Amino acid sequence: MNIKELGYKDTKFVSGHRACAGCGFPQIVRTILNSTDKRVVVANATGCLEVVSTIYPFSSWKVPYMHSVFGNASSTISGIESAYKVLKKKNKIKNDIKFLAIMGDGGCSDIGLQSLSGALERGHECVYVQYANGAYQNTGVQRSSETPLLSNTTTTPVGKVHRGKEEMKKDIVKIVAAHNIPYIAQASMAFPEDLSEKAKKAFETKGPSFINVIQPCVPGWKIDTSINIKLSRLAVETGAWPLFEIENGKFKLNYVPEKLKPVKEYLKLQGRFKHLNNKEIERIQKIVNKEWEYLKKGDFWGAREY
Ligand SMILES: Cc1ncc(C[n+]2csc(CCOP(=O)(O)OP(=O)(O)O)c2C)c(N)n1
Ligand code: SF4
Ligand SMILES: [Mg+2]
Repeated sequence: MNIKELGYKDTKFVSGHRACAGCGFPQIVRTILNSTDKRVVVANATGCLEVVSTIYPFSSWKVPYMHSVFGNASSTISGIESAYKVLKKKNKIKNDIKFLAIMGDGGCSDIGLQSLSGALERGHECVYVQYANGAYQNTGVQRSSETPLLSNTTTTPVGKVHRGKEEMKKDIVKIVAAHNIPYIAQASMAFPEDLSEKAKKAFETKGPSFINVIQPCVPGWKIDTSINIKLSRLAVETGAWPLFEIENGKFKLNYVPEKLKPVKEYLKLQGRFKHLNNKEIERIQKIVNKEWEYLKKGDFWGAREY
């Protein structure tokens, strides 16, 4: 679907929610939901998206929606999908229905990981989406396993001794890929047609699919409200967030510029990295370069620089 079609389509996630000005996820949710003409049922883990979009008695969701607890959006959606399969078999449901679990990085890669892993292994025909804003934003920017190296968060504060989060980001996509599911993608809202194409493929996949979408967060990343898309683009152009797909085990990079931009261009716009010195920026650059070297060769499983 091209950007004009996406823009004009009736949206299934409407305005009136209380996301911060400049938050990245409203467009992500709209794009994903608009990428299929089929009916969609959504399970959403506790987190910012759920909190801002379902303030009783209002809702931004124009599709059947279930708020799961923090850790079990994947079990919730897989249970709904199982019930649907039974009802379909008994001819009690005629429509073709799609199933989406959408979770923050805490609800997906941390507390939701076993629920996701179990659902992936059981092979339910559901789409699982992580909107990756790199911390527990809803509760006040606590670090998650998906928080990037050296980020300043409220639980990894920068001071005389510590320089932000000292651990590497968990590689959730590799963990998901180890479940050998038929479709996996990494995407960014700065490339809406690419995200939409990936969502469409995911909804049509016979079996589980997973999409990891980068999502800038205004207070968490300490950024200006106007630069969500700019950052979503710079993340890709610097190689910090490569766009790729893994279809039936086959890896493909979707965006390969002649030359990556320096990662500093991406970091310097974010207050969470403002304490970094040249040596630390160089360390992050080396990690990005090494990973990119492998990905460019098509070697998804290749080693990384630690
Ligand atoms: C079992 C449990 N522990 C803690 C919480 C409090 N809590 C609610 S949302 C949240 C963080 C969510 O982080 P993430 O999944 O990354 O979503 P985000 O808020 O960043 O969108 C936490 C810790 C909870 N609701 N349930
Ligand atoms: S705190 Fe971050 S993730 Fe939550 S609504 Fe605001 S910008 Fe979005
Ligand atoms: Mg988060």
